[in-house]
Amino acid sequence: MLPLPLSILLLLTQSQSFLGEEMDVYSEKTLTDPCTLVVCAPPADSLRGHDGRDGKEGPRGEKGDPGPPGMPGPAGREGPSGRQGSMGPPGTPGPKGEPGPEGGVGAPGMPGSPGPAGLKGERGTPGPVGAIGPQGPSGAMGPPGLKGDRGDPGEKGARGETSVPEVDTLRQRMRNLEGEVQRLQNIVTQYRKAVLFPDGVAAGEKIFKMADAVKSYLDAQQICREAKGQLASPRSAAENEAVTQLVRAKNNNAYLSMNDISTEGKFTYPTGESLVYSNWASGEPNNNNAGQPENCVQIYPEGKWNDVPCSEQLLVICEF
Ligand code: GN1
Ligand code: CA
Ligand code: CA
Repeated sequence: MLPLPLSILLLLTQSQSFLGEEMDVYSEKTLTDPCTLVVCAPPADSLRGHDGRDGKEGPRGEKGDPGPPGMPGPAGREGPSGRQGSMGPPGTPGPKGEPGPEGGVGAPGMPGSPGPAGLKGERGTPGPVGAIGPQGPSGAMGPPGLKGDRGDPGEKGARGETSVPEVDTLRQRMRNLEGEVQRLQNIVTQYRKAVLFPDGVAAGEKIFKMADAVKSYLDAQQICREAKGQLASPRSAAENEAVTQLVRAKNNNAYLSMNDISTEGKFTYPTGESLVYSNWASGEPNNNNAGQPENCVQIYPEGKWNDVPCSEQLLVICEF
């Protein structure tokens, strides 16, 4: 709004016609309501009055509707650190790691425990007789031995035997040895069965085995020697029968160990010992083969003996 002096000046100078027209209109209207916003139309032929003062400020309007939400403001400054939270749940296991480096050589192990006691050795030969020395002092009494077996009842009225510690100790040692003997017998039985299979026969403590070869006497001797045995040397009917079993099974003749190479007509074992047993076929030994000497011995499948040239190719049976 213009200040009052300017408003007056404006009204007076700018538009005489405009104001005149307006005033005319207003004057017509002011017959019933002569005052309006700007000026009261003066009655015709009257002097223009002063403009009125501005009215008082109107009453405060009603509170407007809330405006639309404003744009988010800029981010505030970082607040202080919060308290440490509680521990979370365990995480999932990680991937398997790479194999570690190869370890170095470990420290040497502890020495092993001693092995079981060995078998008792053979009794040594008696030493030379020494001079009788002076009698030594009596030794301290040993600990009491195990309680002995109950003794046999004594005769009526006789006094029973008392237990002697040394005897009890010997009894216990004997029981131990009996057990050991039994164990060794079982082992021998086991080995015997294995050795005799196949082509083996036992006679007493002697074992005959067929070498499954056909050789001259010297070659046959060599085979048995290399096996730590010797050619079959039956020294009894039982041993001869054992050898016969093997020969019969092959249905061929076999060498025996004896010969009369050293002295014609005098058969001996290879050691030179004279025969302790023989089973010559009828008419043998005759040292008769087309002019060749017959200085070796063969055994037929029926068990009889015959002297033959040592060049004959015969079965080889060794004895152990
Ligand atoms: C004869 O029969 P035969 O072949 O088994 C001979 C033996 C000789 C042998 C020589 C009864 O035995 O004395 O050593 O030939 N038997 C008889 O090969 O004369
Ligand atoms: Ca001869
Ligand atoms: Ca002969």
